[in-house]
This record gives sequence, structure tokens and C-alpha cells, in this order.
Amino acid sequence: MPEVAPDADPDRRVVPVQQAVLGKNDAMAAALRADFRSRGLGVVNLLSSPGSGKTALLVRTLEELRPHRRAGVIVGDLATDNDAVRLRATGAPVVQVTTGTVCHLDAAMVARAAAELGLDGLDLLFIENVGNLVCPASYDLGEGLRVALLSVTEGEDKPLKYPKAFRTSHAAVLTKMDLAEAVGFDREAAVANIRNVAPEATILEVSARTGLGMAGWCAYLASHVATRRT
Ligand SMILES: Nc1nc2c(ncn2[C@@H]2O[C@H](COP(=O)(O)OP(=O)(O)OP(=O)(O)O)[C@@H](O)[C@H]2O)c(=O)[nH]1
Ligand SMILES: [Mg+2]
Repeated sequence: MPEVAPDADPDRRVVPVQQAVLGKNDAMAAALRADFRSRGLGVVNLLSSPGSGKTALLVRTLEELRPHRRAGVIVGDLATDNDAVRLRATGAPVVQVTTGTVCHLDAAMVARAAAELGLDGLDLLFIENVGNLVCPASYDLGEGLRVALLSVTEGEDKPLKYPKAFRTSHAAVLTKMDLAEAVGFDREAAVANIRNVAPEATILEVSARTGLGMAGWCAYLASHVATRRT
């Protein structure tokens, strides 16, 4: 027996199911957010397309923050623990979530990973989402800061093509700025496209390779942590 009658309009069933899944996720994310707030923990959810530099930025960030702040990482990928290995080399505690076929992290995955990581004593928790500019945008993870990355190699129009990732983010970070000239990156166009979909977002420019912009990025993170302590 098929679950859906062959002549049924599939959209009439899919939409309520998606709404129910997202509603459940939102409820769990709200509980996580309350827990993170009660701990005074800054939680940062990093979203971007595959290979745009999330792990490289985090490795450099963890190295720069290390003397001042204790940070942990939850990292999501469909397969492998490659990113966890790179991140652990900084000395930070890291939990890798392998999602199999699922293209995003959800609040339940973060709750389990956070319990495994242990949050006591941390100032900051970074969540590196699965590389994907679509699905992660719909899943609240209880974060205090959502950050969308756009690398100079992927095209200035991506904020217009994938608006939700940028619209729901507090900050947009232009990555791999050391390659900007070589690839003919049009900075003004990229900034205008981000502004078009996310007028209020903070826009930062970094290179995890050269360290350009890392001081500003770390100051931005520090100011977020300060808001968690009030
Ligand atoms: N030149 C240059 N290369 C970079 C920079 N940041 C990252 N890369 C390179 O870009 C590639 C992808 O970087 P990752 O940090 O793995 O990207 P990611 O977003 O974590 O990728 P996924 O986790 O697979 O989605 C690697 O070869 C990095 O060395 C940068 O600032 N400058
Ligand atoms: Mg990565």
C-alpha cells in the first residue's frame, strides 16, 4: 500500500511534514539557546558552500584566540573526520558529526555533540556546518551568531542566488582575500550583493593564509562573547 494515494498532490503532504520537522527543530534550538545563554557561552554557526574556507578560518581563529579564550568546535560533514583532525591539531576540543546523507546539522545533532564535547569552561563554541549554502540556512542550532562565508573564488553573485544563508546571518565574511586579485574578485559587487539581501549584516574580509583581517574577525567574536556575559 503506498502511503500517499497516487493522485494526491504531493505538495499538500510535503509542506506540512517539512513544517513539522522545522517546528521540532526550532523548539530544540530554543532550549539549546537558553542553555548556552545561561552558561555565558558565545556560539557561532558557520555556513558556506563546500571548500570556501570554514575549517581554515577556524584553525587560524583557534590559534589566535588560544592565549585568551577557551573554544571548542562541533564540525559537520557528510563523511570523514578530516576537518576534526585539522581542528584538533590546534589543541582545541572537537567533536565531528558525520551526517551521512543529511545536508545540514540540526539542533538534535548539536545537543548530542555538545554533551559529548562538554561545555564547562568554554567561552566560545564554533559550529562548522556541512558545506552547503541551502539546507543549513533553515536550521536554527541555538547559535548566538550566524556567519555566512563567501570565498573570492566562488562568484560575487552567490548572495543573490542563495539569499537565505546571507539574510539569516549576522555577519558575512569574505574569505581567501589573498587570492582576490588573481581571480579578478569584484569586491564592490560582492559587498553590494550581500547588502542587497542582508542590509544589516556586518561584513568582514579575511585571509586564513596570510592572516589579513584576522584581528578584526577576532575582535568581532570577542564583542559577541562580551554580550553573553551581561
Ligand atoms: N589561498 C587561500 N586558500 C585558502 C584559504 N582558506 C582556505 N583555503 C583553501 O581552500 C581549500 C578549502 O578550505 P577548507 O577550509 O577545507 O574549506 P571548508 O569550507 O571547511 O570546506 P568543507 O568543510 O569541505 O565545506 C583548502 O585547500 C584550503 O587550504 C585562504 O584564506 N587563502
Ligand atoms: Mg571544513
